[in-house]
Amino acid sequence: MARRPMMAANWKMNKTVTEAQNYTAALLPRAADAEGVDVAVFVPFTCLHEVGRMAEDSPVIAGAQNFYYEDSGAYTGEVSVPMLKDVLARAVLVGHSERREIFGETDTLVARKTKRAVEADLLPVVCVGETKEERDSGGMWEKVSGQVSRVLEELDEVGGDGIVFAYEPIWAIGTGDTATPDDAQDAIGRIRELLREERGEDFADGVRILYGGSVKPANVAEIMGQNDVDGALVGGASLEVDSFVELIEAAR
Ligand code: G2H
Repeated sequence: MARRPMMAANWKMNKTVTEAQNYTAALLPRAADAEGVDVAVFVPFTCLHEVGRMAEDSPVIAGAQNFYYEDSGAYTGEVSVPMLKDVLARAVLVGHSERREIFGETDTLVARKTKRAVEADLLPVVCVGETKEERDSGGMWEKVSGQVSRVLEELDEVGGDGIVFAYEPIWAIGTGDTATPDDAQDAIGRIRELLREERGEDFADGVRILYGGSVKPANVAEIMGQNDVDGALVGGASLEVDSFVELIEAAR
């Protein structure tokens, strides 16, 4: 089955509203030509309403970087799915390694959040990946398969187009150390195999699995050339529109 590639920008904790407006205004006309690729931008909460509004009638998907799975209540500092949909978010990152490592998000929390996003038809991009120590000690697959399995355990009905995974080895994030294309294919191929064992052929063939970790114009073609890699989640190299558009072009 041919999966539609996705190129996703993760701005992390960067950009004011004015900077977001300028970026989005420059991106929209250029992304409109990117036939055959889903383009997503995961922006800080403070910019989301503006980016969502500007992108509303375009193919660009505005997304959030986080949320909490309850809809409302005494959860100081949190933002819910209805709130994200209200400001026109269509997708959300779940369990980015910075959420897991810096803010202590557990596999169970990530799984519950994924379930809530799926129920609400907000496309979750679920991030998984291992640390350098885990990789060096041969524990990469135990970590990654555990993260993926915990998410699947929580999900009842979801089609292959209702969820995206992103494999982001923590040792390759923002370090300039990219996984080799073979490393990316190896991990992502194994994730797809696990999806097949757990949920069958159609699901595994339909789910998009992105690679993330120091993706840039110089290495994107090789990474995208791997069989099971359906796109990239990009931090640093997505912050400038020109560089992000180069990445989108490479995904076509
Ligand atoms: C991994 C990635 C985006 P960068 O965190 O999610 O960031 O491309 O800067 O390594």
